[in-house]
Amino acid sequence: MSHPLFSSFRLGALTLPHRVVMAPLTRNRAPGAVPNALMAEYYAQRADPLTGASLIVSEATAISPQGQGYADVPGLYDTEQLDGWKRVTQAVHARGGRIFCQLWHVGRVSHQLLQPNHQLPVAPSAIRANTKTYLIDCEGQGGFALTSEPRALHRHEIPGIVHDFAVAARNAVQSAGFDGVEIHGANGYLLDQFLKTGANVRTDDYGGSIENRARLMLEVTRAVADAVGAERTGLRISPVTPANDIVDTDPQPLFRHLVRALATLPLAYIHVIEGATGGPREVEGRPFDYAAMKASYRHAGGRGAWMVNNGYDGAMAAAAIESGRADLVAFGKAFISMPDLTERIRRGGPFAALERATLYGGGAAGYTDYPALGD
Ligand code: 8OZ
Repeated sequence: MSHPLFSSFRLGALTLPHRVVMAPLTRNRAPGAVPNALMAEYYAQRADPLTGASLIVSEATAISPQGQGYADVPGLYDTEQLDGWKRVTQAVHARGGRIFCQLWHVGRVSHQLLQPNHQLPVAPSAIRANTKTYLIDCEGQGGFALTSEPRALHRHEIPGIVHDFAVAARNAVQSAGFDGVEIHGANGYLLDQFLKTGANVRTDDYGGSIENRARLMLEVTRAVADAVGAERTGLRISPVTPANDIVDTDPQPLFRHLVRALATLPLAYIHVIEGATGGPREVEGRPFDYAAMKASYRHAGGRGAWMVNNGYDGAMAAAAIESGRADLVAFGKAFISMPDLTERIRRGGPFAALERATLYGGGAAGYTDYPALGD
């Protein structure tokens, strides 16, 4: 296939047959935080690279009980969870697919009811996010609830967070069989909270200057790369998303510093959410030059793949690959309603609509019952 979107790509030790990646998607179908057979079926449906994703990035997965912020999202910190994920990765590999695990600590985007011993969620600073999390009551009814007021992490607790990311990465690859990991540095969760002025008013060496605010994300990335290999490590960032009430007063120099520092590591990829996560590609009052950020990374010697995301269709994705603006394009919602998205892009359609009511929580309906062409 000569079409640029369908050309192969070398990603670390993997050879991807094309450029269509499945983005991480929270679906809240892991009761008890344990991945199950239904999840294995869902990922397997999207795993054959001939029709589906060349690489799947798993839904965000908590690295520790403290990193949990939503009901029925999976974890990666006990053996039952690792065994559950092993069944998922085996199902994906049986279809010839590849899957990275997205490593997640929600920070302040949590609720006391989801925290160990109902403690306060942790954050860089004690500033509540004006956002909602998702809880499920004792009758199994899901609903959104305001996040709890967080407490600021003590300086001495920070090495433990870095350690938790590294342990989770090692467990993901060595025990659960993932092909690699993606660090969740986006969407207003813990690492993004440390980066940005709206959530971080610390006065120690993790707050204040750009260097200090980027410190935790860089330490986590180095620790994870040490644990599983930089070629198995990706990082997801979202420079201007307003998701989960996050904001930075001056993101362009912040992200220039970040990507220059990342360039010293031979990472698998940098995954960039352009604009508002799951929403408009331009955010009012928050201009951002993505090409300049990418150029800073390349000029500093960064060789990782450049993965882009947010609102792409087949034509936009092909243009991004053809122009060299991106190496890989991640599709989120389109992969929910179309397990064979790649085949449909190749054929020019038909495209299936998404059912919003079944996005979060529930069972097979709106999860594993979207048909592929010819089903
Ligand atoms: C939607 C609902 C809950 C969590 C993200 C992990 O935005 C999420 C998420 C998305 O990165």
